[in-house]
Amino acid sequence: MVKFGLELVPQTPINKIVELSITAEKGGLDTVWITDHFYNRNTYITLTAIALKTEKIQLGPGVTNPYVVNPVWTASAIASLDEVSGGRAILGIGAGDRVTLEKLSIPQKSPLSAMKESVETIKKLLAGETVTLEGKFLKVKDVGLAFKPGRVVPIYIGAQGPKMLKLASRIGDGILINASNPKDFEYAFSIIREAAEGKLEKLDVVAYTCFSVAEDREKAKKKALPIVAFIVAGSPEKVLERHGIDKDKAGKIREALGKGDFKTAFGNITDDMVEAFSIYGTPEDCIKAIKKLLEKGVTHVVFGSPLGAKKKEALKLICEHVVPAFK
Ligand code: F42
Repeated sequence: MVKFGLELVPQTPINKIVELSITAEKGGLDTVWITDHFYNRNTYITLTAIALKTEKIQLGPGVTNPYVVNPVWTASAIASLDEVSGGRAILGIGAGDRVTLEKLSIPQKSPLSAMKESVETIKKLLAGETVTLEGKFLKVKDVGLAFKPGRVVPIYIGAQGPKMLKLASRIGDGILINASNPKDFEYAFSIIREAAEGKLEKLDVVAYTCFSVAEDREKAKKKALPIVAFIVAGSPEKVLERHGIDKDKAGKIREALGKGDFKTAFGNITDDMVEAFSIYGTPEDCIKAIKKLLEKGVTHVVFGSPLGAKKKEALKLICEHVVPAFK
């Protein structure tokens, strides 16, 4: 059966995030993912607060990265979260948001090696092994955890590019794909099907969507615009081409966002862009859009920012109308 999750950004105060997570758990959602950027509230502190107030929902960073946070540190953190949550931790890890890394003067060098070496090391540490590695990215000597982790938690890899999708299919338990449109999943599955080599049915393929639901379709759409603007600005040319979006128009939006001119940036968002990069509308519109993703092979849908005009009300619509349509 399809799984459903919630993405929360800890720009929101932790007590509100905990409240939303409790509502998500009561509403039958399976997972909650906390984004990781150094300028927001700390991901693991937020996750611990959620763990202490919930009982069933699985939870984890969505996603952390090995450039800012050493993978050995991540192994200890996720094992601790697993302990405090009674075995509910899931680890989302990706190569990191390039713009954020640039602010810290951290080059995103060899992301494929960084991800491979990090995931393999984390798995070994969680299995109680001692690791020595002279890798391209990670160099560790006789490193092990001084406590016994409960288990090797499921590892989900953030991936959009062809090589990262291939790697994630081979070494991940799941793949978090930052996309909302069936065309992107058709593309992703053309790679995943071949790369997963017999383990496709075990792989949890997650649509990490830009989602906006409201009783009023236009209100939902309006709320999605700022997020769509950032997605357009950050999308590689190939992705823009896939959706028939003019790269000069995308360039204008990128330039305006770079200058902090949000009026121009949001004003240049076209209907095509909103359709390409978000799921929005009434609960019925959203149910139809989710069905199209499931037809492509998606096994897990994460409701991501903005959720809707008002987060609490949007989550209510998700739990009472959207999710029940699939259970
Ligand atoms: N990033 C964050 O920092 N914080 C978050 O909270 C966050 C959430 C999130 C949720 C879902 C999701 O899918 C992604 C999320 N991200 C978040 C972004 C994530 O951290 C990664 O940036 C993203 O998933 C990686 O995207 P990607 O698959 O496009 O990979 C990049 C690195 C890429 O360029 N991939 C290329 C590809 O084809 O897949 C490969 C690049 C390549 O070949 N590199 C060479 C190599 O050896 O690695 C050499 C490059 C060199 O010059 O070193």
